[in-house]
Amino acid sequence: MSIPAERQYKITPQDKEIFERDGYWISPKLIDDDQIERLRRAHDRIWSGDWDGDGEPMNYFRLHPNPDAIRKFDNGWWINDEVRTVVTDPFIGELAADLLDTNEIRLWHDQVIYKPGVGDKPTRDGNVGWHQDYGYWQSSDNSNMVTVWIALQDTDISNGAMMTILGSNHWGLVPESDGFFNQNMEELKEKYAGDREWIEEPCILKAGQASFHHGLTFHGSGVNRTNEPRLSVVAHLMPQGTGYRPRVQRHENVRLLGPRPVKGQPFANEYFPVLYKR
Ligand SMILES: O=C(O)CCC(=O)C(=O)O
Repeated sequence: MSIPAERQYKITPQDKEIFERDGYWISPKLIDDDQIERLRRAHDRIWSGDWDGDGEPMNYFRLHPNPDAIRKFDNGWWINDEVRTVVTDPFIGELAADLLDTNEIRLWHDQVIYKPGVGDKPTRDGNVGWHQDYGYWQSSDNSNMVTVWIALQDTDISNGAMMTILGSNHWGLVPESDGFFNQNMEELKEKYAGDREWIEEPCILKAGQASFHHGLTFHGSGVNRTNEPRLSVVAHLMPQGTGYRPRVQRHENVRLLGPRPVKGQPFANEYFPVLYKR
């Protein structure tokens, strides 16, 4: 069987330049319409508690009582086969390896994200506050990580597209940059921008396209003003040799290294599958 053209894409020097300069890169369409449809069904199954396999999710799960709140499920790959296929996809791994300049890519964790459509209801409940992913991942000893955000429908500002702050990957780790759950975007902007130029760029994606953003790139998203939910699957990926950095910050992944992790211990066991190896 021949490989579809969309799965033969290779990172160009220009893509890499854009990723390094701006802190993010928009891919061509990576998954086909059938896979998009299967992943949309996976969303329904996950939110209704219909798991694949005999295991349990990583975290206790119950739907938020507020229907306008964003839904977020970590490590969907543990309990859903479609999510596992996409977040461990070697093709996506190769693109990430080329952008990060590494010989191996592993999954740090995934997220299945559902942003409800609230029309013109006066709410900001669907906002995702400005944050740096590495602001949450400081127990990893390498900030050179990448997030792949895969759109399961056409996504733009009207349905709450993710926005990145241009070039913020060059700001280093900003203190207290873990603003995901603060819905006051203006307050966060004040707090993080300082004297720096704050340019918000929407990641406008067709269904099946993905944005790849660096672990230090500030990003967030606004309310979904349509009447349909915004669905995505997100793979957070790490380069070869990423290891444990102790006593800085708590992260769920640390306990997946076992009861007595040691400094520098690589996140390299079955909880962190390899997507791609050169
Ligand atoms: O889905 C969103 O709007 C934000 C997701 C996010 O913060 C991420 O993928 O790192």
